[in-house]
Amino acid sequence: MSITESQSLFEKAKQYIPGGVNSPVRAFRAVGGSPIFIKLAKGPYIYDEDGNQYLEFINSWGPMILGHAHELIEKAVSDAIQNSFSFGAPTRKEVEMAELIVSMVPSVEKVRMVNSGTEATMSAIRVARGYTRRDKMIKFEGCYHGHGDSFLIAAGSGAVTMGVPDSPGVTKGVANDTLTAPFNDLVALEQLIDANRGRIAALILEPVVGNMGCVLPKEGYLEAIRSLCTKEGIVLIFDEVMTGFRLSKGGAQERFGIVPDMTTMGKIIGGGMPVGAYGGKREIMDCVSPAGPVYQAGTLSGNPIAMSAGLAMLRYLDAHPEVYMRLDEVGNTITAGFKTSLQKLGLNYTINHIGSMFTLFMTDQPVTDFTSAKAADLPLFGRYFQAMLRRGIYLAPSQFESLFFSYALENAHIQQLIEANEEALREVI
Ligand code: KE4
Repeated sequence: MSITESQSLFEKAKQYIPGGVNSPVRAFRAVGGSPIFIKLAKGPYIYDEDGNQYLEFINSWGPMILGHAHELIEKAVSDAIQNSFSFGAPTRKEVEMAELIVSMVPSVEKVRMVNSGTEATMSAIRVARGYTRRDKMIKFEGCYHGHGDSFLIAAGSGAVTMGVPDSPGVTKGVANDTLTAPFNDLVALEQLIDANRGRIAALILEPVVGNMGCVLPKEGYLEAIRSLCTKEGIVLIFDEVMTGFRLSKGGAQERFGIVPDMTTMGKIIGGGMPVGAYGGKREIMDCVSPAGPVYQAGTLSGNPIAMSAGLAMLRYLDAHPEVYMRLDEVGNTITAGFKTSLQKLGLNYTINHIGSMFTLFMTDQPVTDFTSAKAADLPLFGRYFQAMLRRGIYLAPSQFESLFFSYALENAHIQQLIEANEEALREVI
């Protein structure tokens, strides 16, 4: 499979763009080789600059839940651009979008549109701090909430000490206000809260983690976090940038029946256009400027083209519950097929999956947190990724990412994935 055009584009890109990409994971550093440059996509397929076709399972990291170039979304955007692109003034579509999100997401009584998931999480933390007048926040190791300084924090040395910067440029001052705990470890969380009682503004987590690979909350874990936050006056933020509108039309919070105080959203909410949002209880959201004193703003927030794409996407998902039934069925079928292949090959690798989120971990141990995820055989994953790519299957280029299934997948595509997986594993083990 020739990828010469992609390789020469990558060499040129590296002259002008740091690492040749506009987001690090795209550079294939974790899996080796040179990234493929995508020219176009349709349905479940993407096509690279050399005309190679791939069955893809990234969905642009989540947004393309209906598959690529869905005619409804395309029409909404082409209609919208007739009326110019951006006004920097309020529009009807922003009101319709807010009303729709409030109707779909259980925790959201008011919502503010922004332009990315990072903006959503950064803003939500600031609002929670402004609302509680407290400084500290809790995040979990292995959960990713975008590249805001408060989130680029590694675990501190002790179980109850503050975090340390996880990137140059993040100051110790910022790190001091971020506390970290292992995901799925309630004792560690209770110790952290005990040691910082009255000083914690917010706890933010991915209710189902996608960013260490797919990792599910243990039975009762989310419920325990909900009651801890209620008791301690901590604002519970579900970061549903990835799970929102994917695990159900009301996201993970609807699927698990837990109502956080705030929710951050992104990806699917924009239908592929740059959109993020944060929302929650009215009394919290009314702290946001100009209603309240917590400042947050954005030139392109609520952009009419992006709102048109997002409205078309969310209206479709809201009106077609069969999408989620089909995605559950697809996830179950793929998981069963992979498990049959693993058995045939005498392998006991771990698969974590829920709905249309899925990760095959190259380890025979359960994966319930970042430590167990990191025990996976990463070089083996890299060889597996390349073996699948050679078979026309485009997976997430990192063991620490979830795959996403789209509504565009038909049964023949599922069989193609299952067969390619078995062949690729046979080749690389
Ligand atoms: P963005 O700023 O990338 O729109 O969203 C940040 C973000 C926040 N919260 C969660 C749960 C997320 O998954 C993300 C972004 N996800 C990654 C995929 N692991 C985006 C891919 C990338 O960084 O290029």
